[in-house]
Amino acid sequence: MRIDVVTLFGEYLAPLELSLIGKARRDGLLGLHVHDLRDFAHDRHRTVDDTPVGGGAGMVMKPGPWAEALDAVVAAGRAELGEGAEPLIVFPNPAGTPFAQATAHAWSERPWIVFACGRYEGIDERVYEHLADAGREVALASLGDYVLNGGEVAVLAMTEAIVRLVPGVVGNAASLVEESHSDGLLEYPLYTKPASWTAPDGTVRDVPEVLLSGNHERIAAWRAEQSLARTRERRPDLLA
Ligand code: JB8
Repeated sequence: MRIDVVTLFGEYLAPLELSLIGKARRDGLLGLHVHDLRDFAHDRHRTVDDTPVGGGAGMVMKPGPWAEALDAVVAAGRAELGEGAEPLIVFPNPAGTPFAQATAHAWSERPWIVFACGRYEGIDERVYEHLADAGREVALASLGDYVLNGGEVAVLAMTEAIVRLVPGVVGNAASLVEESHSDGLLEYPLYTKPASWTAPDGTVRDVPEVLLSGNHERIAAWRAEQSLARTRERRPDLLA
Protein backbone atom coordinates (compact mmCIF):
# COMPACT_ATOMS: atom_id res chain seq x y z
CA MET A 1 0.00 0.00 0.00
CA ARG A 2 1.20 3.52 -0.80
CA ILE A 3 0.34 6.52 1.40
CA ASP A 4 1.23 10.12 0.51
CA VAL A 5 0.78 13.01 2.93
CA VAL A 6 0.80 16.66 1.87
CA THR A 7 1.40 18.97 4.84
CA LEU A 8 3.07 22.16 6.05
CA PHE A 9 4.30 20.29 9.13
CA GLY A 10 6.10 17.13 8.04
CA GLU A 11 7.71 16.87 11.51
CA TYR A 12 4.25 15.98 12.86
CA LEU A 13 4.41 12.74 10.90
CA ALA A 14 7.69 11.59 12.52
CA PRO A 15 5.88 8.99 14.69
CA LEU A 16 5.11 7.06 11.50
CA GLU A 17 8.78 6.00 11.53
CA LEU A 18 8.20 4.16 14.81
CA SER A 19 6.91 0.82 15.98
CA LEU A 20 4.31 -0.99 13.91
CA ILE A 21 4.11 1.49 11.03
CA GLY A 22 7.89 1.83 10.82
CA LYS A 23 8.17 -1.98 10.72
CA ALA A 24 5.55 -2.16 7.92
CA ARG A 25 7.64 0.33 5.94
CA ARG A 26 10.87 -1.62 6.51
CA ASP A 27 9.08 -4.86 5.53
CA GLY A 28 7.95 -3.27 2.25
CA LEU A 29 4.22 -3.50 3.12
CA LEU A 30 3.86 0.29 3.22
CA GLY A 31 5.40 3.06 1.11
CA LEU A 32 4.97 6.37 2.95
CA HIS A 33 5.84 9.68 1.26
CA VAL A 34 5.56 13.04 3.03
CA HIS A 35 5.45 16.20 0.88
CA ASP A 36 5.85 19.85 1.93
CA LEU A 37 3.00 21.98 0.56
CA ARG A 38 5.31 25.00 0.64
CA ASP A 39 7.37 23.44 -2.19
CA PHE A 40 4.38 24.27 -4.42
CA ALA A 41 4.24 27.98 -3.55
CA HIS A 42 6.34 29.99 -5.95
CA ASP A 43 6.38 33.55 -4.65
CA ARG A 44 9.32 34.97 -2.71
CA HIS A 45 7.78 34.14 0.69
CA ARG A 46 6.33 30.79 -0.42
CA THR A 47 2.87 31.95 0.64
CA VAL A 48 0.21 29.27 1.13
CA ASP A 49 -2.52 31.33 2.85
CA ASP A 50 -4.44 34.57 2.48
CA THR A 51 -7.32 36.42 4.15
CA PRO A 52 -10.90 35.11 3.67
CA VAL A 53 -12.85 36.72 0.85
CA GLY A 54 -16.05 38.10 2.36
CA GLY A 55 -14.32 38.73 5.68
CA GLY A 56 -13.98 36.70 8.84
CA ALA A 57 -11.33 35.54 11.27
CA GLY A 58 -8.07 33.79 10.42
CA MET A 59 -6.57 32.75 7.12
CA VAL A 60 -7.61 30.45 4.26
CA MET A 61 -5.27 28.15 2.31
CA LYS A 62 -4.75 29.34 -1.27
CA PRO A 63 -5.98 27.01 -4.04
CA GLY A 64 -2.87 27.21 -6.28
CA PRO A 65 -0.34 25.37 -4.09
CA TRP A 66 -2.89 22.66 -3.23
CA ALA A 67 -3.86 21.98 -6.87
CA GLU A 68 -0.21 21.83 -7.93
CA ALA A 69 0.86 19.66 -5.00
CA LEU A 70 -1.94 17.12 -5.48
CA ASP A 71 -1.40 16.97 -9.24
CA ALA A 72 2.35 16.36 -8.64
CA VAL A 73 1.70 13.68 -6.01
CA VAL A 74 -0.74 11.87 -8.33
CA ALA A 75 1.86 11.96 -11.13
CA ALA A 76 4.63 10.63 -8.83
CA GLY A 77 2.40 7.84 -7.51
CA ARG A 78 1.39 6.79 -11.03
CA ALA A 79 5.06 6.62 -12.03
CA GLU A 80 5.43 3.96 -9.31
CA LEU A 81 2.06 2.17 -9.37
CA GLY A 82 1.15 2.47 -13.05
CA GLU A 83 -0.51 5.15 -15.16
CA GLY A 84 -4.01 3.76 -14.48
CA ALA A 85 -3.61 4.09 -10.70
CA GLU A 86 -6.14 6.31 -8.94
CA PRO A 87 -5.67 7.40 -5.32
CA LEU A 88 -8.32 8.10 -2.74
CA ILE A 89 -7.62 11.70 -1.67
CA VAL A 90 -8.59 12.20 1.98
CA PHE A 91 -8.96 15.60 3.63
CA PRO A 92 -9.17 15.36 7.43
CA ASN A 93 -11.95 17.80 8.26
CA PRO A 94 -14.19 18.22 11.31
CA ALA A 95 -17.07 18.75 8.85
CA GLY A 96 -16.35 15.40 7.14
CA THR A 97 -17.93 11.94 7.36
CA PRO A 98 -17.04 10.19 10.65
CA PHE A 99 -14.00 7.90 10.31
CA ALA A 100 -14.83 4.54 11.93
CA GLN A 101 -13.41 1.01 12.11
CA ALA A 102 -15.47 0.12 9.01
CA THR A 103 -13.75 3.00 7.17
CA ALA A 104 -10.35 1.72 8.29
CA HIS A 105 -11.21 -1.77 6.95
CA ALA A 106 -12.44 -0.41 3.60
CA TRP A 107 -9.43 1.89 3.15
CA SER A 108 -6.93 -0.85 4.19
CA GLU A 109 -7.86 -2.59 0.90
CA ARG A 110 -6.93 0.46 -1.18
CA PRO A 111 -3.57 0.38 -2.97
CA TRP A 112 -3.07 4.14 -2.60
CA ILE A 113 -4.30 6.92 -0.31
CA VAL A 114 -3.25 10.60 -0.44
CA PHE A 115 -3.86 12.58 2.77
CA ALA A 116 -4.14 16.38 2.42
CA CYS A 117 -3.61 18.20 5.73
CA GLY A 118 -5.31 21.57 6.03
CA ARG A 119 -4.25 24.27 8.50
CA TYR A 120 -5.60 27.70 9.49
CA GLU A 121 -9.36 28.01 8.91
CA GLY A 122 -9.32 25.54 6.02
CA ILE A 123 -8.77 25.22 2.27
CA ASP A 124 -10.29 27.32 -0.54
CA GLU A 125 -13.43 25.45 -1.73
CA ARG A 126 -12.29 25.58 -5.37
CA VAL A 127 -9.64 22.92 -4.64
CA TYR A 128 -12.44 20.38 -4.03
CA GLU A 129 -14.23 21.52 -7.21
CA HIS A 130 -10.98 21.19 -9.19
CA LEU A 131 -10.43 17.63 -7.93
CA ALA A 132 -14.03 16.61 -8.60
CA ASP A 133 -13.87 18.01 -12.16
CA ALA A 134 -10.62 16.10 -12.76
CA GLY A 135 -12.50 12.91 -11.79
CA ARG A 136 -10.51 12.37 -8.59
CA GLU A 137 -11.94 10.30 -5.77
CA VAL A 138 -12.16 12.56 -2.72
CA ALA A 139 -13.27 11.98 0.89
CA LEU A 140 -13.62 14.40 3.81
CA ALA A 141 -13.09 12.45 7.02
CA SER A 142 -13.64 13.48 10.64
CA LEU A 143 -12.02 11.76 13.63
CA GLY A 144 -14.76 12.97 15.95
CA ASP A 145 -16.77 15.97 17.03
CA TYR A 146 -13.92 18.22 18.12
CA VAL A 147 -11.50 20.54 16.32
CA LEU A 148 -7.74 20.12 15.95
CA ASN A 149 -5.30 22.75 14.70
CA GLY A 150 -4.85 20.91 11.42
CA GLY A 151 -5.14 17.53 9.73
CA GLU A 152 -1.78 16.04 10.81
CA VAL A 153 -2.88 14.40 14.07
CA ALA A 154 -5.95 12.97 12.31
CA VAL A 155 -3.65 11.51 9.62
CA LEU A 156 -1.52 9.83 12.30
CA ALA A 157 -4.63 8.26 13.82
CA MET A 158 -6.21 7.20 10.50
CA THR A 159 -2.92 5.84 9.12
CA GLU A 160 -2.37 3.68 12.21
CA ALA A 161 -5.97 2.41 12.15
CA ILE A 162 -5.70 1.56 8.42
CA VAL A 163 -2.17 0.15 8.21
CA ARG A 164 -2.56 -2.26 11.16
CA LEU A 165 -5.37 -3.95 9.16
CA VAL A 166 -3.14 -4.57 6.12
CA PRO A 167 -2.39 -8.33 6.05
CA GLY A 168 1.03 -9.08 7.57
CA VAL A 169 1.38 -5.82 9.54
CA VAL A 170 -0.04 -7.08 12.85
CA GLY A 171 1.72 -10.33 13.78
CA ASN A 172 -1.27 -11.97 15.49
CA ALA A 173 -4.24 -11.50 13.13
CA ALA A 174 -6.54 -13.16 15.72
CA SER A 175 -6.10 -10.15 18.02
CA LEU A 176 -7.76 -8.00 15.31
CA VAL A 177 -11.04 -9.95 15.52
CA GLU A 178 -11.35 -9.80 19.33
CA GLU A 179 -10.84 -6.05 19.83
CA SER A 180 -13.42 -3.30 20.40
CA HIS A 181 -15.51 -2.37 17.33
CA SER A 182 -14.51 -5.48 15.34
CA ASP A 183 -18.03 -6.89 15.93
CA GLY A 184 -19.77 -3.55 16.54
CA LEU A 185 -19.52 -3.92 20.33
CA LEU A 186 -17.01 -2.80 22.97
CA GLU A 187 -14.48 -5.31 24.19
CA TYR A 188 -15.09 -7.41 27.34
CA PRO A 189 -12.88 -6.90 30.46
CA LEU A 190 -9.37 -8.37 30.26
CA TYR A 191 -7.32 -9.97 33.04
CA THR A 192 -3.86 -11.53 33.35
CA LYS A 193 -2.05 -13.30 36.17
CA PRO A 194 -1.98 -13.34 39.15
CA ALA A 195 -5.53 -14.64 39.60
CA SER A 196 -5.51 -13.05 43.06
CA TRP A 197 -3.79 -9.65 43.21
CA THR A 198 -3.19 -7.44 46.25
CA ALA A 199 -3.51 -3.78 45.26
CA PRO A 200 -1.10 -1.16 46.77
CA ASP A 201 -3.81 -0.23 49.31
CA GLY A 202 -3.99 -3.84 50.57
CA THR A 203 -7.29 -4.74 48.85
CA VAL A 204 -7.34 -8.26 47.40
CA ARG A 205 -8.75 -8.24 43.87
CA ASP A 206 -9.58 -11.56 42.20
CA VAL A 207 -10.09 -12.45 38.54
CA PRO A 208 -13.76 -13.43 37.97
CA GLU A 209 -14.18 -17.11 38.83
CA VAL A 210 -15.70 -18.00 35.44
CA LEU A 211 -12.40 -17.21 33.68
CA LEU A 212 -10.60 -19.81 35.81
CA SER A 213 -13.26 -22.47 35.19
CA GLY A 214 -11.72 -23.85 31.99
CA ASN A 215 -15.28 -24.01 30.59
CA HIS A 216 -14.85 -22.26 27.22
CA GLU A 217 -18.58 -22.10 26.54
CA ARG A 218 -19.27 -20.36 29.88
CA ILE A 219 -16.32 -18.01 29.31
CA ALA A 220 -17.56 -17.03 25.84
CA ALA A 221 -21.09 -16.44 27.18
CA TRP A 222 -19.79 -14.30 30.08
CA ARG A 223 -17.63 -12.22 27.73
CA ALA A 224 -20.52 -11.67 25.27
CA GLU A 225 -22.73 -10.53 28.16
CA GLN A 226 -19.99 -8.15 29.43
CA SER A 227 -19.50 -6.70 25.92
CA LEU A 228 -23.19 -6.04 25.59
CA ALA A 229 -23.51 -4.51 29.09
CA ARG A 230 -20.53 -2.19 28.49
CA THR A 231 -21.83 -1.11 25.12
CA ARG A 232 -25.29 -0.40 26.57
CA GLU A 233 -23.69 1.66 29.38
CA ARG A 234 -20.98 3.56 27.48
CA ARG A 235 -22.09 3.58 23.85
CA PRO A 236 -25.86 3.07 23.52
CA ASP A 237 -25.59 4.70 20.08
CA LEU A 238 -23.78 1.56 18.82
CA LEU A 239 -26.76 -0.66 19.73
CA ALA A 240 -29.37 1.56 18.03
C1 JB8 B 1 -7.77 23.51 9.98
O1 JB8 B 1 -10.11 18.62 13.50
B1 JB8 B 1 -9.62 18.30 12.27
C2 JB8 B 1 -9.06 19.40 11.36
C3 JB8 B 1 -8.98 20.70 11.82
C4 JB8 B 1 -8.47 21.66 10.95
C5 JB8 B 1 -8.08 21.33 9.66
C6 JB8 B 1 -8.18 20.02 9.22
C7 JB8 B 1 -8.68 19.07 10.07
C8 JB8 B 1 -7.64 22.51 9.06
N1 JB8 B 1 -8.27 22.98 11.10
O2 JB8 B 1 -9.73 17.01 11.78
